[in-house]
Amino acid sequence: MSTATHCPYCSLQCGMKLAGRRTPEVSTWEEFPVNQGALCRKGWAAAGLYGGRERLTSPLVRDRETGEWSAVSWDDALDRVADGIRAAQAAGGPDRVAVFGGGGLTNEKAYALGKFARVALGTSQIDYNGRWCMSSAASAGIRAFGLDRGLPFPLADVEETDVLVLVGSNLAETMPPAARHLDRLRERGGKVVVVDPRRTPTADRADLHLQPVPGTDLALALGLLHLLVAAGAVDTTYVTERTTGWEDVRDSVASWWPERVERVTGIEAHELRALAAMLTGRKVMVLTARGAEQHSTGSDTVLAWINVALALGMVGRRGAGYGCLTGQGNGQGGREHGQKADQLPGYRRIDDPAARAHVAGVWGIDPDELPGPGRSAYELLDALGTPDGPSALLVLGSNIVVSAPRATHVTSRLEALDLLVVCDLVMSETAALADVVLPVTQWAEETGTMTNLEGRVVLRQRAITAPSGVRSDLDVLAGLAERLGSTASFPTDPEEVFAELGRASAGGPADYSAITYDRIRDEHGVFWGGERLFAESFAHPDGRARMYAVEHRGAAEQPCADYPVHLTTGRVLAQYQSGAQTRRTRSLPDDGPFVELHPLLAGRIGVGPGDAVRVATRRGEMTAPAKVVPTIRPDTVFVPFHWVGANRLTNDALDPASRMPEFKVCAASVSPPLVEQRAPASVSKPRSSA
Ligand SMILES: Nc1nc2c(c(=O)[nH]1)N[C@H]1C(S)=C(S)[C@@H](COP(=O)(O)OP(=O)(O)OC[C@H]3O[C@@H](n4cnc5c(=O)[nH]c(N)nc54)[C@H](O)[C@@H]3O)O[C@H]1N2
Ligand SMILES: Nc1nc2c(c(=O)[nH]1)N[C@H]1C(S)=C(S)[C@@H](COP(=O)(O)OP(=O)(O)OC[C@H]3O[C@@H](n4cnc5c(=O)[nH]c(N)nc54)[C@H](O)[C@@H]3O)O[C@H]1N2
Ligand code: SF4
Ligand SMILES: [Mo]
Repeated sequence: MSTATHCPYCSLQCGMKLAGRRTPEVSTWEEFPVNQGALCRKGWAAAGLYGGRERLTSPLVRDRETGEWSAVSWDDALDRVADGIRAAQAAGGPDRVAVFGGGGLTNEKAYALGKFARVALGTSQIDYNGRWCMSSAASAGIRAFGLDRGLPFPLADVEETDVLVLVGSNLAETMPPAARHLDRLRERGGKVVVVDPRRTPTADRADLHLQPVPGTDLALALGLLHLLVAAGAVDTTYVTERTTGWEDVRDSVASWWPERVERVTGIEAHELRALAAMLTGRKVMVLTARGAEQHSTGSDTVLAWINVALALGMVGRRGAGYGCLTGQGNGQGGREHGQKADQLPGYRRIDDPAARAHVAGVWGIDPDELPGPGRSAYELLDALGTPDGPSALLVLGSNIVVSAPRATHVTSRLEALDLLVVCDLVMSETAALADVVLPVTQWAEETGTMTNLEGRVVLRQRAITAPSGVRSDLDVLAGLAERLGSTASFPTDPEEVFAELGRASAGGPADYSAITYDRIRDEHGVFWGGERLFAESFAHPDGRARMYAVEHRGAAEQPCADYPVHLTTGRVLAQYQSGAQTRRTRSLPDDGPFVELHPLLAGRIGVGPGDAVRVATRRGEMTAPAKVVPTIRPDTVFVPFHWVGANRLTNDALDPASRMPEFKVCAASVSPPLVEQRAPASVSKPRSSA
């Protein structure tokens, strides 16, 4: 017998079937519309992490003196955590305890975690790794449309456009089954444009590939709109009837003539003209992803691309408009139900009195007991162990040591805590620093809902039996809440939690109250807010979209004599995020990190393919084998972040609106390893297919 469920990894949440409760086998689920049976290799390999040797099956506590781990009972472990929480709060108040969540958690867990923080802990100090993911697009979407839903239409609508513009997305490697929409679009005569400093497998599918200097997408959008205005391509009726702010935007792009854009972005004037000509008079869809968004200017960059889509009259039109390709499995739902520092369930604002009253009512507490907004993810980590910051931290669903920007500094903050508790399936790099590690169920070992990149709520059904000794995050939160004397209820049955989430979200921007497990099963997922948004109006009170005049600022760190190249970071197909899961999956290749650089740059510093290269920034350094390719800009190097290293280099400059760190660009130097580093030839060569 097999059970229909969904992949443990990315935001496509591909449908799959699982057979064998103890030795799970993945097979296709053709009827699920999003992937129609297609899976990438991570999905096929998903069962590989199930019962492997590295799976944690007992709570562990670490002796700080000796560093040794010992297995303890669940009761002992939870008592110890509750004692630590009480001690921290007795010393400095509720905010001394912080919570860090993840966009891979189910809606039920994300909701329970937000409630646990605000009610059982009474802390304002909660945020999550989604802050590092789509927060710039979320903040731009809320400002422009009054609502943030990654794609406001089904993914398959991509095939109905005339020109698809992908800004900073490498979906052929980050959501491979989605790439078939690009192929089908082109088969029917549509065009694909890819904006990426590297010629990726996605760019290989493009009719036009623009290769900008990292961190300059905003200037590119301004220059494009300048040309569209000049060509008379702006839909003035739409702009007048459906938007506000157009005059300011039009004036702000007046000085962005192509030659100026070329100086900033490195995109030649004729290429920009070719793009503008391609968009004129056609149905256009613009999609952004992390390449454009993970910048200290990320939210303004997204606003600038939204302006392009609005000026052309595309948003709300079928097969056209703007969308953000979300990232983590529950990247969308994870940001709707209260893991975020400023948020209550249903995408409500924690500083809105009406929202507080509604949610407090569902939780059975006085609205005044609810804390206010807390610190954003990086600011929270940066404050750990400081006189004003939290002294205890609970982590669910993130491997911070690998994935946080300026990771050496963040690791030192984690080490400064009095209590670090990590709930995970494996001994991740972050769990390894913890005082208490709680082993939890994963993925199809339990039931829960996920909201995919289209806003489609899907049901990840339990299909396999969890190893003995592990508990669900929901059980952990309930056990802790009880020990902390919380009077609020923390149900552990996911369907019951989902029903409560529905009530808490009712009437909010992301209202799940009409969605049930049965409906999800019957309908192959249910879109919150409807399948397609914005056809008639936007979510602002006046129904109009807002256009904002945004300015190019450039990356926080520019190349200089000491750090002359741009460093950017991202993903490879066979690894997922911090690699905590995929590096432990034997059927996936784990070739280690590499430094991708152009032959001209490699030649200049005297390294050949596979040779060790040292990359250094103002924050740290790493050494990895060179992957010499002609497909990257000669002034830019790329390092994947799935292994410890890349984030020792990255910049913690934050976007002022979204608090997104600048993962996608900083200034770096590249060289052969320093002499003393050459001796231990511990670096392995990347496989040619990496
Ligand atoms: N295989 C795999 N798939 C994944 C994940 C994974 O870890 N592995 N993670 C999932 C998650 S959480 C996310 S958020 C998504 C991310 O999905 P993507 O956004 O597609 O992935 P990235 O590789 O981070 O970045 C995309 C591209 O941005 C380019 N880029 C770098 N700097 C710039 C710039 O300044 N401007 C522009 N225009 N492009 C730039 C990079 O060269 C890269 O090719 O993937 C999801 N899917
Ligand atoms: N340099 C650089 N850094 C980046 C990025 C980049 O492009 N460049 N991208 C950023 C982005 S977009 C993201 S999304 C982050 C992601 O980075 P992380 O936040 O580190 O995400 P994961 O590696 O998915 O970590 C999830 C952890 O939770 C565990 N886990 C899985 N399921 C469960 C569960 O149900 N419960 C619990 N308790 N644990 C579970 C996994 O084993 C794993 O250890 O990285 C960010 N960091
Ligand atoms: S594309 Fe994403 S959801 Fe689909 S199989 Fe691959 S990792 Fe899983
Ligand atoms: Mo992400």
